[in-house]
Amino acid sequence: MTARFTFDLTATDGMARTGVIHTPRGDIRTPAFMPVGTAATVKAMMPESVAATGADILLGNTYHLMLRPTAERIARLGGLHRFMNWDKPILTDSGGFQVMSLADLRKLTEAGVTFKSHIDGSKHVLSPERSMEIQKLLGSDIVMCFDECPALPADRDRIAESMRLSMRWAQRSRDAFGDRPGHALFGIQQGGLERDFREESAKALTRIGFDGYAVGGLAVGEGQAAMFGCLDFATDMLPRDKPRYLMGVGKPDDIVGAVKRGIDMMDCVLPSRSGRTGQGFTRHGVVNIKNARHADDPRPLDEACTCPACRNYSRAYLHHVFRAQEMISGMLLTWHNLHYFQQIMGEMRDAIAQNRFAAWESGFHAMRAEGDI
Ligand code: PRF
Ligand code: ZN
Repeated sequence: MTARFTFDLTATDGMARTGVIHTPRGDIRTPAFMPVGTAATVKAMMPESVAATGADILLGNTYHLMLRPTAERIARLGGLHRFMNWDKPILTDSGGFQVMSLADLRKLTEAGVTFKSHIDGSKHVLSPERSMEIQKLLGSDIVMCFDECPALPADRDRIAESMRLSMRWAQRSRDAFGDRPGHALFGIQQGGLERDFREESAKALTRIGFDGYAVGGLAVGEGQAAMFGCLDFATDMLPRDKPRYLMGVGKPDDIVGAVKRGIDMMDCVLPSRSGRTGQGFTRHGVVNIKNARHADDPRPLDEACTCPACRNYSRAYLHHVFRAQEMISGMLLTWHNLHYFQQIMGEMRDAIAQNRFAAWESGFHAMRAEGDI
């Protein structure tokens, strides 16, 4: 076990990279997909099952956990890893983004944000200092800076003002985080789709100095083409010797496009959330299991998949339990989806290591059908 947090870049192929993040709680193979465990659980999954899909790290949320069951309670119970029975690394988001999308009656000032809980209407405050304190109480391995992010489209003045506030908050996050060997603090680049603001943000963050750098403020309504256009310049502005994390992305083709543009880590609720609404991601595209076409189909969701849902159950069974609203429906589809996302990550890591990422990417796109399959 190493006591330090380090990143080894082992191979590159074009802009795509593969490597390993070493942490005291274990290695994270990159490019890495992080399942979302918002409320101290990846919904519908036992932690050992999440690990069995190939996940090296989970994402947790400051916003949800501070409201319920509170960071102080989790700390008293031995920290988030022990609380949720996950001993591998955990990255926690800092809360600002979730306040802006989920909380009621938000008020944003230089100091931070005050808001009302979406659960019970109680009043709370988050600031860079309080977010660092909460993430420390949780025992997070990778702590995210406290930031703010406007929904797109937004005008340039609003984007600049918000980005500069996030950069002042990044400095305050750095100061409050202090020196915690074995734990990492990541900065978050903002600046919308504007090249000059992304550059200004990247410079501000690298001047402060972080263990990793996230690209924030994307996948907020701009569409895939615009997001890729921004990643084409934004990723390369961040230090090459540190992990780069694209926050809240995405669909399989978003993930592949992000890796192609130099991203090392991603997280998204998509595989778990859509598993609970009856959608299965496969190499051929999305299967809507509620569709009546599957009612008599003895084949698995994906013939080539080795997950328990595909090895042991038919589309007909998955269709039935979805229609009957049985809990195993969400469990099996979530397991399959997380397995599929991790499968893609593993294939990309191998392709990059063997310098055949472009060929792998062509194969990935060629296999995908339009619409329901
Ligand atoms: N900042 C933080 N969390 C985030 C984002 C961000 O910009 C996004 C944007 N896609 C998702 N999650 N702190
Ligand atoms: Zn499967």
